[in-house]
Amino acid sequence: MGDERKLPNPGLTLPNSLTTFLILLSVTSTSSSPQKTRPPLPILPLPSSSQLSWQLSNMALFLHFGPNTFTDSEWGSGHADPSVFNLTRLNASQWVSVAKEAGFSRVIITAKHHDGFCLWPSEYTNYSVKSSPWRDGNGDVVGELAKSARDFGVQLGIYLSPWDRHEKTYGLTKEYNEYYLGQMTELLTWYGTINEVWLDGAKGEGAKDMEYFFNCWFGVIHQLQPGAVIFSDAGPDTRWIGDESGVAGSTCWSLFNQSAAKIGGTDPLYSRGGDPQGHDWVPAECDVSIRPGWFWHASEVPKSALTLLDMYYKSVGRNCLLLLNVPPNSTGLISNEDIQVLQEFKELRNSIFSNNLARNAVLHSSSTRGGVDHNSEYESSNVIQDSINTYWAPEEDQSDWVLYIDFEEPVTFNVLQVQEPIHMGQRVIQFHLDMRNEDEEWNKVIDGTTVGYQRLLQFPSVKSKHLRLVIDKSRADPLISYLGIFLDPFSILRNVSDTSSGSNRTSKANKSDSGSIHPFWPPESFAFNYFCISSHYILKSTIEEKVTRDGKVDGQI
Ligand code: FUL
Repeated sequence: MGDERKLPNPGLTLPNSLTTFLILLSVTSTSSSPQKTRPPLPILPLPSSSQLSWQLSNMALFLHFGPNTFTDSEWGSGHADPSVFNLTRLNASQWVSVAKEAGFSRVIITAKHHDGFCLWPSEYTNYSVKSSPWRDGNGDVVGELAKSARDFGVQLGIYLSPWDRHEKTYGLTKEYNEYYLGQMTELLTWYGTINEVWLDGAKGEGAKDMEYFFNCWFGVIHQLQPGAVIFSDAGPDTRWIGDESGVAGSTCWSLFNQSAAKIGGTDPLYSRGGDPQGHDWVPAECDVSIRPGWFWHASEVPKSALTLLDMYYKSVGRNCLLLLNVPPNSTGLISNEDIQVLQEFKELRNSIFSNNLARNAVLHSSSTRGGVDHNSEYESSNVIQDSINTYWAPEEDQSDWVLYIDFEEPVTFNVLQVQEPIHMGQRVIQFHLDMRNEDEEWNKVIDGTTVGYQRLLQFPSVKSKHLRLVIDKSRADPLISYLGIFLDPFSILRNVSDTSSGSNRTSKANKSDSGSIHPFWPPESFAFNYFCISSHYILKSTIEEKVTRDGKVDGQI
């Protein structure tokens, strides 16, 4: 009898040569399709899918509109006659197209502000558009906005103020909670998909005392619109950042303890920074107005595009969403000067962030999950792909976490962008960027704390061929989904608080009397950029403090 091996199937025997052939075949096929490297485990807490889509939208446009627009007030008394709400040209499509054009993918309307006037024909009160001369009392601002938002593919949010200075049941806890929930139910069932519900604990002095049944409201909102995020001082889905100037803490966690925050009485410092020990995922939203007031006033002018850019760095660039208020005027349209600033703001962002210098670099890392760098699922070059789903992951149990960025020619830059794949949890606690000088020594360019969805760090311009991003501290193995290296020729650095311990160059910067730093004013390339970078740039009208609004350059330049 020849040499026969038993195969697992009892009763079937094969000649020795065939067995050898099959073994060889199985070895070959194993090596040609290696097993996929297992993904790292996420670290809790994690965002819900609506929180993720909220965060990915980066910016939303707030629309404060109502009787206050016509009475030149901010906090209406609740007694303005509905006849003041009289306008001829309301055009919600203009609001939405302005938002979309300027790069905002969500609009949020004050369906009811503190004055209690409803921009939709609520069946629970007559203090609404129903009693106004606008469209003979048949108009519905929320309805028109919802339709335009759907037509333009823009998401919709509503602000329903709990504090109501008109409604007679306000102050009677049970009755008013019923009233509020009745109105909320109308808004969440009449207008299709609502992506965000915005409410706050604002109350003027002397407002009647009463209890809001927040948990009951939140339950109903999630029931009626499961995809909506709820904003308040304390979440549950997104939290107030703690100021109304569009500025987040330079350390900003999406981790938070909801139980430690109270709507209408939060500690702004806790909100600014979040909580590295927090059990809840409650990322922050930075609400700020393009004008001094929240409502439109004939006497006010919008902030400059450069100011908005600075806010962008300090909100979106600090792991938050920027909620920029652009109030429609008393004709029912967004004013031209606001539109111009929004356009300039968009062009500034495009001009800076469309050219990631790191795309021309060769990337490698201190280690890669799965053991190899290139061709691994978690390779370092993932960080220049525009997707949160691809990321660099280091091998487990490493003492160093470093991404190297090597250029063929030296590059000049002054902005670093870092992103984490937040669906895997927020991890990075501390990091820094180094550059290598001609003597092969590494010098720190900038350091920062927390990354989250997106971190932007500004610093005085530097030039180098070799960079490294070092993660100094992390809650778990750090994962990096994006790395950007940019040159911003427009911003004037007023303070570089992010360089708390870093840049050598910072110490060489000029300190102004106020202590703010203008490290590279004017930047070498400024004159060129200012006048020539783009024929459709109208920066002249918006460079704050340097140029007056009528286009005259004031003494400083
Ligand atoms: C605050 C309100 O009191 C302001 O009027 C404005 O609506 C702002 C966004 O929220 O709480």
